[in-house]
Amino acid sequence: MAIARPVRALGLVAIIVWCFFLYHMFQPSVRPLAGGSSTAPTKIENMERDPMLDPINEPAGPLHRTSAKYAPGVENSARINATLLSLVRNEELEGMLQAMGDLERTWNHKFNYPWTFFNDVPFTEEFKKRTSEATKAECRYELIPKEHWEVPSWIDDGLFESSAELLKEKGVQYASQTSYHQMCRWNSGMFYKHPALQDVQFYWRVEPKVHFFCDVDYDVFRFMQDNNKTYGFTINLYDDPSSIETLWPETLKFLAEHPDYIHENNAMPWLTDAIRRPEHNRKANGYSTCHFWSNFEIGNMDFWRSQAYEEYFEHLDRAGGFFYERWGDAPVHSIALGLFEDSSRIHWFRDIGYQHIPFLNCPNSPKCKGCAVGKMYQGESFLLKEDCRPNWFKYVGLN
Ligand SMILES: Nc1nc2c(ncn2[C@@H]2O[C@H](COP(=O)(O)OP(=O)(O)OP(=O)(O)O)[C@@H](O)[C@H]2O)c(=O)[nH]1
Ligand SMILES: *[C@@H]1O[C@H](CO)[C@@H](O)[C@H](O)[C@H]1NC(C)=O
Ligand SMILES: *[C@@H]1O[C@H](CO)[C@@H](O)[C@H](O)[C@H]1NC(C)=O
Ligand SMILES: [Mg+2]
Repeated sequence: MAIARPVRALGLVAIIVWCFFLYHMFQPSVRPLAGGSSTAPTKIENMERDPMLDPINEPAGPLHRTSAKYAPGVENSARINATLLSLVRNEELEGMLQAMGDLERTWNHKFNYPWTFFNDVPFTEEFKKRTSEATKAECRYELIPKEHWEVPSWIDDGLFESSAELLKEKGVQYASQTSYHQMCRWNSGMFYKHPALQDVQFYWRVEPKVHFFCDVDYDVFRFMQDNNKTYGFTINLYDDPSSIETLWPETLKFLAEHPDYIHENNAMPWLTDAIRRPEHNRKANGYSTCHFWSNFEIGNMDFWRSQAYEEYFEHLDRAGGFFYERWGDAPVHSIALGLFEDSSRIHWFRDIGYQHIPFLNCPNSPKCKGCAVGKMYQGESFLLKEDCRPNWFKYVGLN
């Protein structure tokens, strides 16, 4: 039976297209795991598949394991200049014990880094007793100096109240809770100025009630130091634009005065993306609202103590948005990192299983227990659109 030439050609094309399709469906996904800054970051244009679903190992390069040199109180210990850090209220003791229990079980019982607790009122004896019983490591209890916590003198009470009313109408959470604004400001620009941290370089922030799911078997602080990392995150989200309407405009004013502070390898496209959620960008006046969720952060305080950040914080603080709006420490930290730091120094700790309700980082690894692999939210599926990792992977990559 003869087949007309055009039909044969069409058939051939169909076969080629089919093979191409099959190849794409079943090609081995080769993606290097998070490595040192020497490897070029792998970018993901469209996050059709969450990289959390790929088997996750420890980061590449030499890692420091537990040893007798990490025993509590040992002389010349292998620990570096670092602390676990928690701002917490006495009433949150049970939640703190739960979070501590998770982090001690999965990581800190191997390394015994000290805990430093901060509070705007003195810690109770019960708080001190029970938290210090939850670890073999040293515990420090610090009172926040009044001048770090009080609402600054240039904030107008009347304007603060009327602004809070407006924010409440727009559905901004915690808008009329003064202590929430104070907490955001302290976490943005004050914590690293506390006298108790003057000799400390790295910190890991821990909030009450958070969960840790995976055994982490290397010294995370040494990893930060050895790989020249400034900041580590687990969760990357969009913010409520109504809480930060003038944060980006204020940032642009600051940049106009200090264009030299912008790092050449910055994360500006992540900060300004208007493709994925144009309405967020519009309401936030040019800011994507993408930020690292700062209830988890592992950071080098030298960055917050740098001239660029100090002047940036000072500018924001004077502008009043910590009170007249509800600027969070998460967008403030994230904007500063995205502008003033080399983005290859910002690390996604994909191997640290973590949850602060309602979001998670749940790695695909036998070291993890108690979370659903690759699922970044708990509850309603609309939460998925709050995930800003696709933009981070697209513009910056997997560092
Ligand atoms: N000592 C003290 N700690 C506070 C105060 N306000 C907040 N914190 C702590 O600051 C951290 C953040 O506060 P949260 O109320 O958890 O804020 P959030 O994470 O945005 O809100 P949630 O989603 O409700 O957890 C927690 O570790 C709190 O314990 C305060 O007034 N005093
Ligand atoms: C720890 O780090 C801080 C801040 O970088 C520094 O001032 C201090 O000298 C360091 N201390 C030690 C013991 O290395
Ligand atoms: C970290 O920085 C130091 C000093 O700039 C450099 O010598 C070292 O090679 C860097 N290490 C990595 C892993 O990039
Ligand atoms: Mg919280």
